Amino acid sequence: MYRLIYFSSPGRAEAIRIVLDISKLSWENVIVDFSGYSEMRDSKKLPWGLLPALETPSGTLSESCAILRYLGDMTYLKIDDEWQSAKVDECLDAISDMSNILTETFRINNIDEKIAARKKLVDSGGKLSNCYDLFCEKLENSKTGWIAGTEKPSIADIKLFSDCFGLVSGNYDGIDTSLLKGRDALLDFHSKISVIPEISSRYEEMQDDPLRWVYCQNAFSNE
Ligand SMILES: N[C@@H](CCC(=O)N[C@@H](CS)C(=O)NCC(=O)O)C(=O)O
Repeated sequence: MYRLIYFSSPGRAEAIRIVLDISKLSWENVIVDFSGYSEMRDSKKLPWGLLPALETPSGTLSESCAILRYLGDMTYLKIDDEWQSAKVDECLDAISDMSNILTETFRINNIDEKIAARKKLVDSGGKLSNCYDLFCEKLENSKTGWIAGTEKPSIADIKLFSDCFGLVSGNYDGIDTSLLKGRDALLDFHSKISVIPEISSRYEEMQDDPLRWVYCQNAFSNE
């Protein structure tokens, strides 16, 4: 039995949840609040003191990208070619860097300042806007439509799906779906990946979920 421990939000765990579904492993989605997390951290149960963490028969694994690689290798998402696999890692790290840009705004307490800082990131020329442009460019240049140019989807595609669309759910003040406007390559990518059976069935009842509606098929059909 595998146990994924994280907060209730998609955050750094949602891509892992999708890969766990794809893996067909038997797993438990363990949701903790901040006090549950603090208890685990203080009792040294977390390898690096942070979540997500995956309890496995071999021990506890931390770091979201390491967990994705470990689980992805047990599924059809595994890429055997070494070069292609390195390009998948490259994409994973680049997508993580994109998500970390937003993390920098979490420490701003004043809501107006927080929104202003985020607006700057998503406005044309802003750091997040540039990342989204780059993702579109990569998708447009990919012969297969998968972000790392692999023949089949990889864990990098699952992370792109979870992080890029997770950002525009409305959960983050100052950021909304306008970040996708005109970025047709990303919208096409959404249509392509959201029909993967394990993804469509995971989200099929979540159209009204404030955080996860972005992962439903046709979520952006009006964009
Ligand atoms: N590089 C780590 C970052 C993990 C991380 O920052 N986790 C956050 C939640 S998204 C956390 O545990 N925060 C608790 C805290 O800092 O008190 C990963 O990708 O797993």
